[in-house]
Amino acid sequence: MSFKNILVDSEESICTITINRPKQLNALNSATIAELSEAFRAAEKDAAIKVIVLTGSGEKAFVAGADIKEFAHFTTEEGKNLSAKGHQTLFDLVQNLVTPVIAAVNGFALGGGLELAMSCHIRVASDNAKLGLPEVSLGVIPGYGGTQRLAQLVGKGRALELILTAQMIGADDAHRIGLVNHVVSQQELLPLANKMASKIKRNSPVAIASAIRSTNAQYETAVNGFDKEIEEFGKCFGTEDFKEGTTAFLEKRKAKFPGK
Ligand code: DAK
Repeated sequence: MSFKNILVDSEESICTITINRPKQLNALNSATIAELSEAFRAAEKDAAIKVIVLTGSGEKAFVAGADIKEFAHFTTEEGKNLSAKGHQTLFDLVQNLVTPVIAAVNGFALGGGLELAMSCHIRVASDNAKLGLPEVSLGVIPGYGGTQRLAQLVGKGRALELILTAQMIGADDAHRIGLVNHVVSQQELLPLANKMASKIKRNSPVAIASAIRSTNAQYETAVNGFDKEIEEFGKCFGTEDFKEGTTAFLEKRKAKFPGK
């Protein structure tokens, strides 16, 4: 696979996807969204990949938003259609991947950029990161899941404050309200994401997939998250990973999960 706007590098079961438009602060144009979608799908299909790390190129930005040049002239219909398509192609896709995705937020994460980070399963940030949903300052609202995922992560009151003021917050405030899990220096950011990925990759891929589906279920309408958890929990007992995990514990050895 060759890409123009992203870099993909896999090492020791960890796939790092880097959005690579540093001159535009990694703004998401439709070509980049399409490439990201393809790279995420390919990584999920690859059984050798256990964790994905997503970051931005350069020292300034994770992603400074959707590419304003591209959406400035959209009509109502185009906006609606592209929002629905974007949800499917990238943002819901990432949220529902069964390979865990860690967003390493290394600078500005604004608008569509923060929405992308929020679609990931875990977020860590560098201390220069600035996060926000400035859409209402451009006369639109967050269109890639931001009104839903921000409220889920930080609560409705804080989400509405951020959305309605269009204000950016720094990494420490983002940490305080639970928008990112950890804050470190820029040099320490990818090592931290990789360390977390290494811990995750030791665990059962089947149980991890189940845990993601189960946790996500709370946020799906028409699905009771507790029922989903019961169903997914039961399914674990029929897997080879469960057999291996429990056997290894009883035999006092490290588990070697077959991923089935
Ligand atoms: N789009 C396009 N170009 C961008 C960009 C963006 N979002 N953000 C930055 N750039 C470009 C700048 O235009 C500049 O390009 P040149 O002038 O050098 O050619 C270059 O990146 C460097 O930016 P600055 O010179 O502005 O850098 P500063 O350090 O001075 O400022 C900044 C950094 C992040 C504060 C500033 O660049 C900025 O305010 N950027 C815009 C932030 C923003 O408002 N982002 C958009 C949020 S709204 C949709 C669904 C969702 C969305 C849209 C449509 N549909 C379904 C249709 C989502 C919308 C959003 O994301």
